[in-house]
Amino acid sequence: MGNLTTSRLTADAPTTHQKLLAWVEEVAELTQPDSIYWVNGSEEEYARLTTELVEAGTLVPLNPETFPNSFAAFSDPADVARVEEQTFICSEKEADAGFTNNWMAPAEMKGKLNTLFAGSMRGRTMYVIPFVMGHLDAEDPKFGVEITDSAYVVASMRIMARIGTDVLDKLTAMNAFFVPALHSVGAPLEPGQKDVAWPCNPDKWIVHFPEERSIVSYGSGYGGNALLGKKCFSLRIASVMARDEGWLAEHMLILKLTSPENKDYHVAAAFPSACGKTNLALLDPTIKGWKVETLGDDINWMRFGKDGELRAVNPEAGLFGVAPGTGWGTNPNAMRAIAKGNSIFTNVALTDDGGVWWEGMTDETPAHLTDWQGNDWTPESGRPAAHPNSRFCTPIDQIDMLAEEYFAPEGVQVDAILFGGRRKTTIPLVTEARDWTNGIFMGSTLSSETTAAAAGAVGVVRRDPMAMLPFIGYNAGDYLKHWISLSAKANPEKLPKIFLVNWFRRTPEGGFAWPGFGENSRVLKWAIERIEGKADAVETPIGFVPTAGSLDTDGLDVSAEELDAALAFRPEEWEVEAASIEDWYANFGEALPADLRAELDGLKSRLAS
Ligand code: O2Y
Ligand code: MN
Repeated sequence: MGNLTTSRLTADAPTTHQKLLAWVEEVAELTQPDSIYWVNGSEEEYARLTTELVEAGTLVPLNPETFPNSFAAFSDPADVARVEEQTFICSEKEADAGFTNNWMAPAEMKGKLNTLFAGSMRGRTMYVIPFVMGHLDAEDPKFGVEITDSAYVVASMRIMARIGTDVLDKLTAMNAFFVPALHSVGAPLEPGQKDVAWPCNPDKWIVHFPEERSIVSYGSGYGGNALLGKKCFSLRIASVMARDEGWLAEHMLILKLTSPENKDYHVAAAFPSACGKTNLALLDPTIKGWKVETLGDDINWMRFGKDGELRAVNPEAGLFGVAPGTGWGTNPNAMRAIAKGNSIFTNVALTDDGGVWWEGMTDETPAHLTDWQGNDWTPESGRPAAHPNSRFCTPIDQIDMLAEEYFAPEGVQVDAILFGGRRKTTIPLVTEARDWTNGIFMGSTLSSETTAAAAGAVGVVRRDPMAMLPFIGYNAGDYLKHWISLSAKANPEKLPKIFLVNWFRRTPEGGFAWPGFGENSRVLKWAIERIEGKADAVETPIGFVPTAGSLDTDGLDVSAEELDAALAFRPEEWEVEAASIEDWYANFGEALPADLRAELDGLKSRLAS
């Protein structure tokens, strides 16, 4: 290892946690970094790292007047999204990974990774980032340690998770278990070799070992591939922990809704990637007297409280939102949070006055920009200025409408769960499930047209159970069984009601049937009124949909035809849908829970009668 010996490492390390020290030494011996740095999470450290990143050309400082303490990064054009085809769940048995995951035997994968990581940090600093997902003073804090050779990852992790000295001290004092999360961009530097702005490797591997609860990521410096506390830990590994410990790790926003009567409700909502979770989480209601506050926009850890109520916590500390489509018109709350600064933008366009821009940010398009690949750009260029999956990474506590309960380790009681897809047809604006199992059936068949958040084709319908398809860390059939089994832990009076929603249905003319954004508060209101037994619904074979008059449409600029197109249950569409669900369920084989097979049979017989 470069200029550092393992004994010096042990002497200098700010911890006595033996397993951590042994792992750090083992990784350093394998990857051969020039130096090792223990991340303390301080502001000075952040300032130093970002200065170094600016000097290296990785970050561009933004205009401090408009975007204080903020930076833009531009990735390698081949490193712009999660790489699902290179994401693996390496359980001992292939069946435990299931059909939704790529699998390789752990020993074989470790052999491959050992070869890739040998010397992979040469010429670089190896950063050790102690982090905790969720609250440090949670009853059972979930620790992780990411080792990375990317300072951009360190800076981004500082926004997205609780990191640094406090975490390491508690981890050490408790001699606690931690998830080892090893990351390398896979671009060692030979002596004298000049670095590039965005080092990465065409060979990318995002690997999870669920039994060991460990993560290894190689070759990418981008988002969820590299910030290992996010999708890798808080969803894939946490879903396995949750299965074993009786809780749920979900791809959901959490919001607090206050009625005109000043009663608080909490809603958890699962939407596939890039379907507007951040917009819903930060929604400004259009209906009088209702207020929304946010607790989270992407990940939700839920467990039952002592009274059998389901409680939700957002384990993250930041937003890693899709930039395009986030604008002063569509999401002013996100824009205000971003405008406070302290943010890192990736793959957005630059304005001539040192700001950032992306499609949908402002009504007026700037006359000139530098696009995300560094080229001059004008509205006539005929291509997007920002990458469709460009991101803003912003501390969550910069959101003005952040609910104070975000800071409570015990979380909030969930009253309603929404499963939402992006479908042009078939799925009504909102449907209430008949009961918990029927709600899980809805979640298990959730479907959406694909977007740019993941590499691959855009616009293809894919089933996405609970919006967790890329994130379930074990067999998807067992995951659905786990959801079903959890109702046994609940107080039936306190079990959340489940709703299926679709903001994206089209009219026969092809336009959106529902305006979405702030108007979605009307759907939230209907859901709450159903919980309170105050709103009417029609029972259909697929569940309860609003009667014409039960959805608050006061002041809503939507025609009767559009409303009908949004709400209609159309049996002929559901004949096709049921057949498609049958095909989807065939993938699960023996692992499909019998309760869900019974739900599908029930749906088919209701459609037939
Ligand atoms: O992780 C990425 O790099 C892009 S995808 C993403 C980022 C933040 C939140 N959610 C997602 C997602 O794909 O669901
Ligand atoms: Mn997400």
